[in-house]
Amino acid sequence: MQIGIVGLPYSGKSTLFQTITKTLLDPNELTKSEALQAVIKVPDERLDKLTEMFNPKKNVNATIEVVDVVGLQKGDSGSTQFTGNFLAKVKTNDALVQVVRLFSNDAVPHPDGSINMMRDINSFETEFIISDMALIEKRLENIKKQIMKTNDEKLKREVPLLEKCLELLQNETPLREHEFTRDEMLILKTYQLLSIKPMLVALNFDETQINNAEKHLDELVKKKLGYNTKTLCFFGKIEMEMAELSENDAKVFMADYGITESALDGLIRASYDLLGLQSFFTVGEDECRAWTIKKGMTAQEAAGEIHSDFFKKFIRAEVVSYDDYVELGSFVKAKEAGKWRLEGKDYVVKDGDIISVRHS
Ligand SMILES: Nc1nc2c(ncn2[C@@H]2O[C@H](COP(=O)(O)OP(=O)(O)OP(=O)(O)O)[C@@H](O)[C@H]2O)c(=O)[nH]1
Ligand SMILES: [Mg+2]
Repeated sequence: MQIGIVGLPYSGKSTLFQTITKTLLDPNELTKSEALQAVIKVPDERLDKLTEMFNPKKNVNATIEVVDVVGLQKGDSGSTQFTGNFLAKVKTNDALVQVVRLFSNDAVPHPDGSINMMRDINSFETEFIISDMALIEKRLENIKKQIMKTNDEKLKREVPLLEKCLELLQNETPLREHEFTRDEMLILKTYQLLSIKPMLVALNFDETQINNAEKHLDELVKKKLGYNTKTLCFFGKIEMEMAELSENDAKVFMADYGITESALDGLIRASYDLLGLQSFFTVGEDECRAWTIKKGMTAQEAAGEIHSDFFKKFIRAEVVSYDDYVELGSFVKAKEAGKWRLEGKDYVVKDGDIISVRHS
């Protein structure tokens, strides 16, 4: 899974990137126009507990790839425009985190001269919508030409879908807010549209704003929160200051400020929620590992995440829930208590299942 961090200039994108990847970058590196990319480990207390119980040679967390997407420029009209580099990076992301600036800092003035949450969110959204409209209009034009020539039935079916998208966009509705069918999504995926990507709006506050965070969040939820959109508050500068502290000291430091969740934990919680993700585990003396899958995936599909051969050669999955395992302490005890199950290929995996795949 790849998440792109986007937002207006000086909103705190690189600050968020450094906070969640626990890196401190040279300021020169930050001003380069290329995107920064890193893989972050998804912290998971359940995996930590299983590791403690199995004492394996290694443990492997689930991972998420994050990209700090640089490349917004002020257009001639004063509006914000996406550069080619930005579009190229963003179109492959599974979800976007839009950083919105709520901190004041006279040393780095806001590009529009003042702090205004809704204005910033809307101006960004407008760019997404304009970009998608241009792409769809062009595609429609091409498709119609091709249909005249070839009378292709498959292409004919795309026309009403694209026209529906265009209508939504003309009404200023980002495509992510519309519930498309699975088939429609499959077609739309190939276009690499922007406004269709699930969006996490991340509000970046400073220390003077901690008590205001809830208020802004409420306003945002009332005005904006549609389907496929989630919100997050974080405190970029404060977290950067704690970058060199131990995890425990950092927690105490944050608690003093009244901050209950780190940007990393919040981002992961919100993205799992946004993308409908969950975890399952594989355990053993060699390795304990957390895997990320979409909610609703079957045992066979989950097995395929471990190894494509496991999908093809799937026979059964041995399943114990994390809670049962930790309570009972071993597979033998779980079996005795009737909590160890053999499930077939259509079993829908639950969050926290410990799975062992039987395959041919
Ligand atoms: N006071 C304060 N300053 C912040 C905060 N977050 C970021 N900054 C500062 O704002 C400036 C811009 O932050 P960046 O994280 O580089 O912002 P960016 O969105 O990556 O900026 P560009 O990549 O240039 O578009 C830096 O000087 C940060 O130190 C904050 O919460 N409070
Ligand atoms: Mg940056």
